[in-house]
Amino acid sequence: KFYTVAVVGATGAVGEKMMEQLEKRNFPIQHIKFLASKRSAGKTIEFKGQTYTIEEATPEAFDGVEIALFSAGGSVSKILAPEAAKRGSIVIDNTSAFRMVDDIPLVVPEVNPQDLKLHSGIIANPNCSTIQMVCALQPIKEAFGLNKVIVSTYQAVSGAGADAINELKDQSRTFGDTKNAEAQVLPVKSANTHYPIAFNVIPQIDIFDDNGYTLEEMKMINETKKILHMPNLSVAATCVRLPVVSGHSESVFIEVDKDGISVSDMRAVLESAKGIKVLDNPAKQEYPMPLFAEGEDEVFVGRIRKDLSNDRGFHMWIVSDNLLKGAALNSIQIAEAMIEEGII
Ligand code: A2P
Ligand code: 11C
Repeated sequence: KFYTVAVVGATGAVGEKMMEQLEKRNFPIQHIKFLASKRSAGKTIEFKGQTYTIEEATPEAFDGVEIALFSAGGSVSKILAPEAAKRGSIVIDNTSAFRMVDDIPLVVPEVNPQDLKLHSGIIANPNCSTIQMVCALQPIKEAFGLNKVIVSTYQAVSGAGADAINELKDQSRTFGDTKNAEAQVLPVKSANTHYPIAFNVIPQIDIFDDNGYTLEEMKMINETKKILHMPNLSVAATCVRLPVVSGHSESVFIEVDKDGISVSDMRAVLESAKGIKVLDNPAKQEYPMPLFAEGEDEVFVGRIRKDLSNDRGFHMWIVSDNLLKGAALNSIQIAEAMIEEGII
């Protein structure tokens, strides 16, 4: 069967990758439409060698759409995803709008595909930094049990959208006077204060919650527990933005349940996990890096080592392309899994 598909936010950083992935993976498309804001309506966009006119995303635009891939921001999803679902579309939503809603599945197909069946029209795609981490945590949980996770992230600017990529590129040309460079997007577009990201590191992604954590940190904490079905898992996160275009990196400490697990046990479990590539050879200086993960589908894991004072503690370094496995690819894999399971 071939499907009528809509890409919502087609002109954005993730939307562009969704189009790329639909083409690359030869997704079974009968008709496709590209939706964005009123500002883009009427402009054209190329897909599989054909030219399409971008339409404004309105409730009526979803008439006849079977699969709607949303990545146009949470406020757009909040209004339009229920409208699309009402019209019979299966919505795969790449925003934070519905992720923590109880009966909405939050899915990474390698981790919790069983949750897809529980959908009632909307499936949420997790936050990029969460996805790559749970891909590694799930096989570890299955093999050795999991007690605790402490993660620090090193996140790329493309997570904040196309404007943030442009901001980094523009500021990079001001080398020498970057402190005074114009900054309008990062750390958070809607905030009053902005800081240059070029030649800098910003320990803020999204706005602050009352508890001192940022919303990005709270997403990692809450989404991880929901996806792994471990409401009592101990998770802490510190999320940091770096001057990297694409590819989020994460330093992750975990504590497993079982005693006596070796680094080679841990490596073996990760090596056999779906979607993961272990790149871990200190003797050859081999470890994952965002520059080389960009454009790749896998979640790369390296620097696997044992904590020196905790027999059940391990440290590792996890890198993946935040626009691919962290966003566009995972959304399309959700659709593929639903087709395979006969849910769509
Ligand atoms: P547009 O280009 O018309 O503004 P990014 O995450 O890279 O910033 O991209 C955001 C995406 O969301 C763009 O495709 C943008 O379209 C789209 N978008 C923003 N606001 C709306 C809206 N009100 N309705 C539909 N799409 C929107
Ligand atoms: C970032 N993780 O890197 C964020 C972007 O909830 O889908 C993803 C926002 C989201 O800035």
